Amino acid sequence: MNKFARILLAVAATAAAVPAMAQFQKPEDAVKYRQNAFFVMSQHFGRLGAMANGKMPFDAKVAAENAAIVETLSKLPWAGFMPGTESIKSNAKPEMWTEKAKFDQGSEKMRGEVTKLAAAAKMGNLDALKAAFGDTAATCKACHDSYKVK
Ligand code: ASC
Repeated sequence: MNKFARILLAVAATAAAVPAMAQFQKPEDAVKYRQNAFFVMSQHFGRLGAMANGKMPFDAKVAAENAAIVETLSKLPWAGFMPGTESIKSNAKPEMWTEKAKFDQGSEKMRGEVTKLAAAAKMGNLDALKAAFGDTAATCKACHDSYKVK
């Protein structure tokens, strides 16, 4: 199989897997899922923040492990923002739904920064981690400011 065919197969397999993963028993489960995914992500992101801010000693191995977990988790919450969950009580502002395309762009930006954060954490360099942590946190904050009830 040539390289193009292999890439095409991989893309098709991913496209088939994602809708299957995005199934929830009920809309309430989708809301719980996205909230819990964000919560676990924030715990691991917070450990990186503690290192970046000197509240915890820098340990390259621990940083890399936490960043890898954040990278995986950063893919998860979005499926939970599915149609049918708009009216369920949550911290999502109505604008999150009326500006869904912008919201999606923000999530994409965050995932891009998280990928860089995971790469920086692997370098074992505290300054690189600090910079990538700051860039990532800014993408979290941008969406929270616009779309999350305080
Ligand atoms: C965190 C966390 C967030 C973001 C945000 C960045 O550690 O839990 O939600 O950073 O506070 O501004």
